[in-house]
Amino acid sequence: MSETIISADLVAGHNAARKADLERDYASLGERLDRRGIAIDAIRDKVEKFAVAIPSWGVGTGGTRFARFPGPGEPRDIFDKIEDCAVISQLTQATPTVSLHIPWDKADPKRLKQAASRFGLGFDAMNSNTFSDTKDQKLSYKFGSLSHADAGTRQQAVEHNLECVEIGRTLGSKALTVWIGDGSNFPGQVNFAKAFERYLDAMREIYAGLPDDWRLFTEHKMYEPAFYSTVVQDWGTNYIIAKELGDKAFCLVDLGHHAPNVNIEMIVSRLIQFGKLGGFHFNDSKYGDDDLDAGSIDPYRLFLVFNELVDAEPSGAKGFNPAHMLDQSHNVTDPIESLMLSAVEVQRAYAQALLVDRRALEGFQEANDALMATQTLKAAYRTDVEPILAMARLRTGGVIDPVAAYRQAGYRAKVAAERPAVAGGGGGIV
Ligand SMILES: [Mn+2]
Repeated sequence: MSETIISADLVAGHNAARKADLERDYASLGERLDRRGIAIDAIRDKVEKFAVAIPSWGVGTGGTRFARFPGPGEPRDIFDKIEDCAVISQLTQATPTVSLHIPWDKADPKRLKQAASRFGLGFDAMNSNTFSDTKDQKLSYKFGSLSHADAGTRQQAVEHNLECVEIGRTLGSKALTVWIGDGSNFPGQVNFAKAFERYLDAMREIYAGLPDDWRLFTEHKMYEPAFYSTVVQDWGTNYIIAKELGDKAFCLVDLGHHAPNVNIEMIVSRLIQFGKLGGFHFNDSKYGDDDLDAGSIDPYRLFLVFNELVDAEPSGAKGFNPAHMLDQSHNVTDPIESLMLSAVEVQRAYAQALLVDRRALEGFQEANDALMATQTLKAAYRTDVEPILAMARLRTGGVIDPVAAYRQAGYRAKVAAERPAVAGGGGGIV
């Protein structure tokens, strides 16, 4: 039996005060879904099994390139981060794994494993970092890493990625996610073809060092830190990479890494169709890579992404096993609260997508009935599935209202007293 941080008494009291109302809401929704031929318990069972990973860097306060305003009780190291992740997992029962970023989270792997399993947590994909320099690093990544003009710098970046795989093996991780900031700020600064060829060669070395049961996720992003050209800038380039590398290579879609108004759900469909969808970094955005909380700006888009995922489930599409992870930067909220609500938003989009009448939708598509086809999606999206999500949490040991229980527990004040304040003023997203 794993340890819990929020007391069992508090959880029991919180749920007891809300259980009767929830049961009534659940029964009422169940009756309405029944009229549509949907069994509410079957949806709830699927929601209970749904999981999304927490990024270790998400539990610290983020920032912009202008400033960072730290919050109270920020985690000081990876062991504090694991405790914060344990709180999120305990209250939501939706986030059983943590995704590490090396070297930020570097520590003795055996200790890391112990710290996580104490709370019943596992490890999701490992993330390498060749977009910033560390203190005692030999060669700088200022002008790139895996695509750098200098062979020594590329080799250093390759070795770092292989080290991430090595650490991940001890932790029980099964995937490596590679995102690089390589690119250029001026026309002419970089030869596009040569840079991409160097990148592919470096990635082939990393791929060769991957254990048989691992997957390699490459993540595209249109711009930033490079503002003129980026080596892995879009899903097309990402698909080429996955095809060039082999069967263990897949594309990772970060919702914030596209131009505004790009049809992301259609990208998702294309990658599924050709067996190369690796997974997601969920977040939301209004203008660029804003890293806002999942579902906070455009929840309909999140639903439409899940509509594609649910649509692909029964078809048994080749290699279809997408990894779900949050990737957000919390500048003005308590990161634990944001991550709990974001995990719930991702679950909500999944539950709503499960309600789509797919037979009816197909019929309207065949008949070119655009209006009824889109209304079929809207009918699912308009359904308030909160009782399903809350019931799933209650049944699996979580709480009916995660933010209310978290505030009631006073966790932030408690850790603020234990963890000395981190000096503010430094820029940069962490
Ligand atoms: Mn990301």
